[in-house]
Amino acid sequence: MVGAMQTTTVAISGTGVWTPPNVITNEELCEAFNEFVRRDNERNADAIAAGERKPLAESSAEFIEKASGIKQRHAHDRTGLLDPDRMCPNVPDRPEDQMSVQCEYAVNAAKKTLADAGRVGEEIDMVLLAGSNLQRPYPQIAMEVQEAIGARGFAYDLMAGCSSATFPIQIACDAIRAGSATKALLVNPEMTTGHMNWRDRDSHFIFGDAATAIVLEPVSEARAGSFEILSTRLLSKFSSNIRNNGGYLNRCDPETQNAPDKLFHQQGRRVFKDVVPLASRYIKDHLGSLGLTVDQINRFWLHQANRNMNDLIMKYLLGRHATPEEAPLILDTYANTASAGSIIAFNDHHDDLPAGAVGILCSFGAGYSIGSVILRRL
Ligand code: CO8
Repeated sequence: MVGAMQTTTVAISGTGVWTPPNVITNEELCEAFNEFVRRDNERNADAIAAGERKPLAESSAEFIEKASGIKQRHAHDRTGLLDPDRMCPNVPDRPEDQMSVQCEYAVNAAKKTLADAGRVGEEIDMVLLAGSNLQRPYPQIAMEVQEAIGARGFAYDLMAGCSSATFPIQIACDAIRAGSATKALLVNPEMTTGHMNWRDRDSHFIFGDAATAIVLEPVSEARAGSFEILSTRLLSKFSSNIRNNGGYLNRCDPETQNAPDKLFHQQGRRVFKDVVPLASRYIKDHLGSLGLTVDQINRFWLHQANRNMNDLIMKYLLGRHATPEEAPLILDTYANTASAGSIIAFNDHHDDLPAGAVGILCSFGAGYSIGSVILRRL
């Protein structure tokens, strides 16, 4: 007789965060930006005087903190980024027999995560590498990571903007439930300083570099204190309000190949207006699908794009301001680290939760893409 089929329940058994050692404060960033502005205006003084060109405006540290909650960011390189004549990180190309930069980011985070989960690379049989930017199309960076940590099985890259945090969680969770993988490593090597337009006053302060990783495995094998995944949910809805047209076809049109649209750009106000009702409704609906209400949730680990946006999402959800314990923010020290943000919030703010506590991890990003994962501490 065939017995009832057992469903494998899956847990997050380890997390880790790695950041490059360099830090850039808002003040340092604005000093370089404002020097660039002065030089540019000087260079174009005649055109500005003739009314043919508008002078560039300076940026300010006060504005940045008030508009975003960001005070500083980690950055791969300070020298190029803070050079008013360059305004771009210096990242020397590496020979093909050396580990690529994004692989190095991922491996740095993966080592911490494997140690946290009490696992070694050989126990992993699925590696998903996800991020808002990938440095090359092939060979896949996930496979380089797989090789570097000695993992078995299979590996691949995927991109879902800032929801590269949660999209791979659902994919890996489904794979473990279905039996096509037993232990998965998910990595988000977000070297975002490479996609920024450091000459754009509206957005030059938004991002920072970081890498995160998590391990997923069956609850039955996960260490004590792991987080059982109660449910996952994903949603996408096409929008060009956050966009980056950098890609392999760029060189085919030399006229536009270095135009600013080949870097991150956004309609910031429209994004703000779209995401607040969308994310709050989405979180409420997902919790409701398990019969949960917001007051039963001990922690909200939200994507970290903008403090005012997160505060408003929480106000829509709770009908009041959330406390820093309920919805931790990490923007002040890390800035927006794209898909790493919600995982950093989770990594840095879960130790105090008792067994049985329930939290929701939610990412929202370019695409638009939204994903959420409801978690219960074991
Ligand atoms: N320094 C000084 N002043 C400035 C600066 C500056 N650097 N930049 C703008 N100003 C001035 C402007 O000139 C303007 O002045 P005035 O009122 O006199 O005209 C004033 O400040 C206000 O300008 P803005 O309207 O451009 O500034 P905002 O208050 O809108 O703030 C933000 C800009 C912070 C970028 C804001 O628009 C924002 O955060 N938007 C949300 C989107 C976001 O966070 N994007 C981040 C990256 S994308 C991401 O991580 C995912 C987000 C969610 C996706 C949604 C999925 C469903």
